[in-house]
This record gives sequence, C-alpha cells and structure tokens, in this order.
Amino acid sequence: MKASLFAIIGLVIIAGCGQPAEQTSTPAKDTTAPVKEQKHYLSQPLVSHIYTADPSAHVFNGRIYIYPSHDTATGIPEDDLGSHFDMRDFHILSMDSVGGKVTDHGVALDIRHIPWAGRQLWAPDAAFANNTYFLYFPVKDKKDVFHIGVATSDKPEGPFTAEKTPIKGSYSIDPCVFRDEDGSYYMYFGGIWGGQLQRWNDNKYDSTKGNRKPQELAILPRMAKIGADMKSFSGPVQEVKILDEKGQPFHEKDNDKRFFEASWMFRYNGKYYFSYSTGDTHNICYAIGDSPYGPFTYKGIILNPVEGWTSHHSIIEKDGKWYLFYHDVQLSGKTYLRNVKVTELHFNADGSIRTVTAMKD
Ligand code: FUB
Repeated sequence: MKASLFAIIGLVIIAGCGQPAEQTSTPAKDTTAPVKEQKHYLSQPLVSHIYTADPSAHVFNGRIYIYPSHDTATGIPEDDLGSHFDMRDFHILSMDSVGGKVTDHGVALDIRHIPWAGRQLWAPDAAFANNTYFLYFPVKDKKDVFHIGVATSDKPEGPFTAEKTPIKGSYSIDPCVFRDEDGSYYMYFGGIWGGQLQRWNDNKYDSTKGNRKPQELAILPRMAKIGADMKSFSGPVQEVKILDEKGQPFHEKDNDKRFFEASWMFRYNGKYYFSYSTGDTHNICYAIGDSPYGPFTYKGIILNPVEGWTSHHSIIEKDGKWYLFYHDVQLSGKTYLRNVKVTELHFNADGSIRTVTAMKD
C-alpha cells in the first residue's frame, strides 16, 4: 500500500516537472510505466510523457535544444543486434536553461517521410550552418543496412525535410557533428554489433564480417570532414585513432575502454575531447587530442554505467557551465524505453573530467 502511494506521488511529481508546453503526442503505452523511488538518482527525467534516449544537445539562439531518439514499444523481441530499438520518429526538446521548463516540439521527422528508410531510426545529431538547421540521423535502408541521412529545416525544432538519399559514403550509426573554431564541420560516427561497423572495412561493406575476437585490435570509430553544403562529405571517411597512455591501440578484450558507439566531440581549453560508449561494459569514456582528426589518448570515464544496457551522452557549455546529457531507464525499467537526463559536468585544473555516477547509492 505504502509502495504504491509512493509510486503515485512519484508519478505526479515527474509529470509536473516535465510538463511540455507543446506536447503533441501522448501514446498511452508510453505513460503507464511504474516510477521507481526517486532518491537513488542523481537527476530526474527531463520529460516523462514519452520515452527519449541518446540526447544530442546544442545551444541555438541562446536556447538548449535536445535531439533525442524517441523510444517506443513496438513488440519487437530483444536481441544482440538491438532490433527492439525500433524507433519511428523524432521529437525535439528545448529549454531556456538547465532546470527550466522543457518543451516537446512534437514530431520533427517521421520515418515514413524518409524516402530511403527501412526501419530503426536511431540516435540523431544536429547542426546550424548556411542559415539552415540540419538533422543527421542513422536509419536502416530497405536492404537492412545502416546509413546516415540528413534533413533540413529553417527552425531548430523542425519540422525537417529529409534528403532523398543517405549521405554518400556514410554508414553505421550515431552521427556526431562538430563545428571547429575555424568554421569547419566534421562528422564522427559508427557503432559495433547492431550498429554494423564490424561489416565495414576500408569503407567497403561485407555482411559476413562478424565482431572482432578478444585478441584482435578493436574496431575504431570513423570521421569525415563535411562539405560546404552540409549534406556530403568533402574528405575521405577515416578511422579515429584512440590510443592508451603508452600510445598503444586497444584490443577487443579491452572492452572497458575500447570504442563501441555513441561518439561525441567538443573543445575545451584548445584540446579536442572525443567521448564514446564502451557498449557491453557500459562506460562513457573520453580521449584527448590536438586535432579533430586525432589521434586521441584515452583519459578515463566520464559516466559510470547507468541503469539499462545502453549508455549515450552529449556535452555542451552554456553560460560558463558544462553539462552532461545522458539517459537511463528510470521510468520504465526496460532497456529499450529510456529517458533523457542532464547533470553538471566538472573539469579538474589539468583538463581531466570528474567522473559522474548517475545512481546516488
Ligand atoms: O538508440 C539506439 C542505439 O542505442 C543508439 O544508436 C546507441 O547509441 C544506443 O544508445
């Protein structure tokens, strides 16, 4: 009796905090999940009327925009390829500042309006250039191969119009688009296992290629310079080198440090910080370099494992403070029904990052 009373009170508190001004979609099955006791969590979900994951945050026009995946339960059984992540549209969230009211701007892009898409609309990112907002997204094509597409809008929250074909030369998942200080844009991308990166060697696809064995070198993320039109690559797709503190590459057995998915890039004190998820060991790690092309030297863990199998993040600066956006499964307890969160991120004097633990106990 006491437990259910707490659950109801918790649900009311969460619904009140995350109430969006422009809420447009409230699927009944997305809202009925039990809410766990609040005290163990460092942060609360930014919204609770839909499930959201993979938050890529940006500051546009002084406002924080979050480009997340929109998780839904479509009944696809769970497997190691992530088939249960069967997402079909994007909702963009925004807020004036961290702690402020969060607005859900409704459907920004639907998979039915992406001409080349088959299934599974995964983690997006966004950029602003040429007076246009660009939404970058991975989705499987009609042959079940992941590529990265782009869509445009004159507003940061969309709606977005998708290009008719994927970005030429793109593949796998989890695009992160980074603007360097000289105005150049770069895309970092890739994810192993369900993200299919293991099938791409020398930028050629081979559906028979499996995951690396423990003693083999770890698969590396990819990057490319983005062209002036923001819809193409202007340079070759190349590997992003991540090295240990002795300058050595990681092997697959180093799976608490090697790249799995969820690239992010930012600059801090003139250095380039490349961060990523280690997937099956659930860390968000970072590595530092002197150029957007790398190489990057592994430095440690930004975010310890969260509740749920996946971990994904983004990092931004707003008004002199740094923030880590991430997700866990507090609302649902189900690995494919996630909720985005944010917490402040702190740097030490030497440029290292203070590790965040999302569960308080
Ligand atoms: O949301 C689907 C996939 O799960 C993302 O692309 C990965 O980064 C992981 O979060």
